Amino acid sequence: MASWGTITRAAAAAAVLLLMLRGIDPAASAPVSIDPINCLDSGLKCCPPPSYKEIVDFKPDSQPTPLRIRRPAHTLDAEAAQKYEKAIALMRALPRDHPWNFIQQSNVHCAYCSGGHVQLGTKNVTIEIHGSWHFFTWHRAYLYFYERILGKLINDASFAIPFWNWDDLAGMSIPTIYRDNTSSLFNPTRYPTALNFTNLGGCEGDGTPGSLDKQKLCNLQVMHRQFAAASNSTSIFFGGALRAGGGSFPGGSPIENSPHSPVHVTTGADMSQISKSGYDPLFIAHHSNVDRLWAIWEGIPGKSSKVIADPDFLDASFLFWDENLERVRIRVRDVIDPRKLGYVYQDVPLKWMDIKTRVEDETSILQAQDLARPYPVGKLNFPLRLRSAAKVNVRRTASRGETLVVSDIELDGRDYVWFDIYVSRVDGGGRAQAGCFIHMERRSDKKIPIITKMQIGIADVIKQIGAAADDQIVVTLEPKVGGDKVTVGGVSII
Ligand SMILES: [Cu+2]
Repeated sequence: MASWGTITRAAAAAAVLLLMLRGIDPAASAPVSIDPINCLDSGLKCCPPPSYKEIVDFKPDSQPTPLRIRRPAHTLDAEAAQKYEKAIALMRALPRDHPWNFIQQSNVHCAYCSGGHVQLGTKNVTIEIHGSWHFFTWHRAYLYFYERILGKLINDASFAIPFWNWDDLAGMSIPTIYRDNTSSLFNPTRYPTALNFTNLGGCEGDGTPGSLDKQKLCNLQVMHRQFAAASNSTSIFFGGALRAGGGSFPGGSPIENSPHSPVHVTTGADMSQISKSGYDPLFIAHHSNVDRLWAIWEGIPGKSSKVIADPDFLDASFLFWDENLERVRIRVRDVIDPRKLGYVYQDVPLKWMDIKTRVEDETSILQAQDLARPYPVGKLNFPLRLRSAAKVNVRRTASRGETLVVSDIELDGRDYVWFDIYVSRVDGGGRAQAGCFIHMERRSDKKIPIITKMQIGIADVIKQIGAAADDQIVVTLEPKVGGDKVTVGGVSII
């Protein structure tokens, strides 16, 4: 039998040859792949136990298997809930070093964040599956294997993980099945506020009946806004390109920033830390819903392709333990179609799809911030530390561009940072939120230097504020958490 080293070198040589045949300089451009052995601890202790088991390439099921139907967690019947609870209990009961053990499986996510798995062909460049075009794809692959392992543990080939339907009015709190403190689905670090309400981004309130209705409406508006910000462009939807050996965080999808991150940071202590979030079984249901949003987006009719054709995207690969205890290399091109992976999401009405973006009256906000118009174009001193709200007039290009770019966002990856982005007209009127930037806390024993950017589609908000024909708009960056820990290099519209 060939050793892992022979296989790895042969696979790497084949990948280089393939790139050369395509006319791509392999030194300049290659898809990300994972070193099967090297994983750096970085103080997180989430690297898997070393394994020299031969790696096999992913193959979809050769025999037809029952389609797994992922359903909203708050609608599971007693039988389905019991199955799920039992599967997680069995996962928790496995020996600590078993690849299917609950902590081992949780740590898979942690090891794919900054400071864990090393990229193949490098000594110490680690992979980070957040803040780039691999956010949706890696999590889809992770859930795929996780679901099959659970199904195997309870001997049910049709077992499907539930999704946390936080984008529906009935699903905007921690689902009942996760609340029993004797259940395998419980996690003791959740915040009491999350039992009433799941905040998708900036929808604070005291959770009383009157306020709760407003908060839920706000959530629907957040959903609409973030989907609109992401949906007009494939590259905006997925996020920035991460190629082999590339630095982390080239830019996260608007959907990753919100609703994904606010759900993490407002649910509980474990959920709010990237390295520990997998310790809460809610993580799986949360990311199942994020994955569902990708599937919904793909289903929206449109002229442009919904897949990035770049081979560095499609041929990127990740390693997982599967339900047969094989170590499998799965490529991004294998996870594009959920049906080919044997699962679908139950159809649920999307109330947020047609709701209107909220336009706020800006007069009172301006008075509160003691800011006067007109704002000089580009007069802000970039790079700018976001200690307080910053406003800048931004020119649109001759084609009246509709992509807003916040560039050179610089921070220490260990810090939790959140700022909101608003647009308004130069000559007054209301303002509308275009999006937000949220970076979740990471644990590391050393600084994680990050320079990233944010791209958001603003066609929808431009229309809402009545600025379709304007040559300039006002952009406001409003810090919410950790503004003094982040600098912004510039704001432009392309
Ligand atoms: Cu997440």
